[in-house]
Amino acid sequence: MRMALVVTMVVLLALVVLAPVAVGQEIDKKTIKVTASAWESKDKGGAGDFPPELTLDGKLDAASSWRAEGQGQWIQYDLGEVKPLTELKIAFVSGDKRVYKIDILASKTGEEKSWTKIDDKATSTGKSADYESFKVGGRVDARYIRIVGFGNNSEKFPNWINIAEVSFFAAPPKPAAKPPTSAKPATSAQPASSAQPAEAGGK
Ligand SMILES: [Ca+2]
Repeated sequence: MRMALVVTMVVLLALVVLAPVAVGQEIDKKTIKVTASAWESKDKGGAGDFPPELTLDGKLDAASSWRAEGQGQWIQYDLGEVKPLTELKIAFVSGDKRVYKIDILASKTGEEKSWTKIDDKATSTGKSADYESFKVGGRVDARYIRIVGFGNNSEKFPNWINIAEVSFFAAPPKPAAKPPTSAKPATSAQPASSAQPAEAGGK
C-alpha cells in the first residue's frame, strides 16, 4: 500500500516537474518586416543574392540566408507592434562549424537612442546549424530587434555574418479581453494581471 502511494507521489511529482514551461509562442513570420545594413548580391559582385528577407522564409539551408561582410553589419526586424519577447532562435550558416559573435539589441520605437543591448557579444555554439536559442533577459518588451554581427571563427570568412533563419517568441497573450459588443455593466473588472511588475526586466 505504502509503496503504491510513494509511486503515485513520484509520478505526480514527475508530471509537475516535466510539464512543459511555456516560454512563449512563435510570432508569425509573415507579420514581421526586415531590413539590413548590407547584404551580398550579384550586382555587387557576390556569388548570389542573400537579402535579409531570406531569414524569414522558414528554410535553414545556406542558399536561403542573409549574408553580409564586415564588423558591425546588422539585420533589423520590425514586429509590427511592441511585444513581450521571451526568446530568439537563430540558425547560422555553417553553424555547426563556425562560432559567430553577435550583439542583440531591442527597441520599442526604433529611434537611435532607444536601443537597449540585451545580449552583448553573445556567441553561437559552433556545434549546430539548426536553431540556437538566445534568451532576451527573461522578457523584453520590444517592437524592433537588431542583430549585429562581429564575424566568426572560420579561417576563410572570419568577417562575415551569415544567418539562415530567425524566429521570435513572445509571451502568450493575456486572457482575452471581452469584446466591446455587450453593453452589460463591466462585472468582470480588469484583472490585476494588467499590472504585471517588470520582474524579469532585461538585464
Ligand atoms: Ca532562410
